Amino acid sequence: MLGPPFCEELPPTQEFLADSLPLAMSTEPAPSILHVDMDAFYASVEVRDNPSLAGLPVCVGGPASGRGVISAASYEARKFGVHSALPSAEARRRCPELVLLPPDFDKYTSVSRQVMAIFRRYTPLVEPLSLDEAFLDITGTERLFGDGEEVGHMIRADILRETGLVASVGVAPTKFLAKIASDLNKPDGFCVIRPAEIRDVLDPLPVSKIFGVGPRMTQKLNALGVQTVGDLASLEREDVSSRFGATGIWIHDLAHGIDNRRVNPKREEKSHGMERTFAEDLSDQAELRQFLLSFCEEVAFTLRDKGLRGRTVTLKARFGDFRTVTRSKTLDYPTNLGPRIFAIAKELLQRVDQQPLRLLGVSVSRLEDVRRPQQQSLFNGNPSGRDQWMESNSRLIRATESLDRLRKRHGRGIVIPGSLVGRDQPSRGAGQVLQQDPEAQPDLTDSLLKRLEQESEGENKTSAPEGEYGAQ
Ligand code: DCP
Ligand code: MG
Repeated sequence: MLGPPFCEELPPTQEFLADSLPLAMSTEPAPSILHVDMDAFYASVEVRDNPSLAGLPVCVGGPASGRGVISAASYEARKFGVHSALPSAEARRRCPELVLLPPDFDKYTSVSRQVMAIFRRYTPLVEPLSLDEAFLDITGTERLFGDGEEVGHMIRADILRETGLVASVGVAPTKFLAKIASDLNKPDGFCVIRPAEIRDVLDPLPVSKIFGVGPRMTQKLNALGVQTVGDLASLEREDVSSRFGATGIWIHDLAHGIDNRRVNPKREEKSHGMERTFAEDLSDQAELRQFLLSFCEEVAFTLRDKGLRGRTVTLKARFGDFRTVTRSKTLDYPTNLGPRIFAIAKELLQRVDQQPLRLLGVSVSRLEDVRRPQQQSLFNGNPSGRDQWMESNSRLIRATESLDRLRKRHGRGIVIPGSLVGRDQPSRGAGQVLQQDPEAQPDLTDSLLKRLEQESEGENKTSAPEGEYGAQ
């Protein structure tokens, strides 16, 4: 499932820390940061498209018969204690009349584009955080559209009118407070936090609401008697810093409403990946490789779509007993070609114990913009190796471009290997589209993929210069 892959509890990055240290909330900064977050996003899209589901407990997620999990739960479903990340089987137990639907990522991505385009009408400073939420900074556009509160109302109205969906909006002087505000009275929420109200809003909130305070940190803070944001704010900064280091300073500042992060429209993605929990533990290596191939193709396609390429390929594997391992390898050159990523991922899979796997995933990191010039020294001392590599690379690029045209026309699932069609494949609709379209025969895409795969294998063995890949 295309969830947010490889997301761990969030430690503050150096960049955030450096930004946040010296800030004082000088003179009453205007509430000009907006955080907009769609309500029960995937579930709401499904209800919109099938109005007979309105008012019912609707979820989008994996099947309850296997080990699927809930991706999104309508607010009606939440009354039964059903929420994202809950196993679907448990969700069904809690709410027997639950309407459980499979995800349709193409649809959510297209609604997401619509919503982001609405944001950009009001300001160029839009920082998407995921498909359904973004920060906006409207500083400087007040004369055109009004203040943060007015823009928030207009955006909500535009979203409802143009997509039929409801968003919650928070307006505040900082990103942290805007995100808190959008969450305060969801769904269909609207909240403005003005500088004078900051303490009143923050003090009673549980400390886990602070960005960067995950379950472990919450436990540690609770053990010190810190339950609420107010409790944390009342501690001495030095005390928190000596216990928790830089993270302590960060969370203490946030507890005081101090957050100097700017809305960054070019937020750099650190990695992109995809992972999947199987309905049953999988041990067949050929089957695992096929899943891996489809993940690599999907990840590579998204990288190309975003104008990115990356150098480090990481494989993640979780065994039946939940033991999780990762294996990484760094290329000397960045890539966004599926077969190249797959060639590495396959190698990494061989380095994992051959026991049944519960989960498999692949991600690509050390990302860079495709427009960045390639390093010339890559093939030093081996000009014929370079020529062969360039030749095969341009063939691969040409073939990939053809496949991308198919994907863009018929949906990204089109190029999932035929052997996965009709199974628990990562993207819904692959099989159907292939069969409906006379131009897109499963054989064609399958054999094309096979050829690409063989080609990249051949390259790794013969054309690539010595030391092309450096182990990480
Ligand atoms: N999502 C997912 N798996 C998760 C969490 C979220 O696949 N563990 C997907 C489905 C959600 C979407 O991301 O619809 C947006 O996530 P949110 O956290 O914004 O949750 P919702 O929009 O569903 O609900 P709300 O924002 O109203 O709390
Ligand atoms: Mg949401």
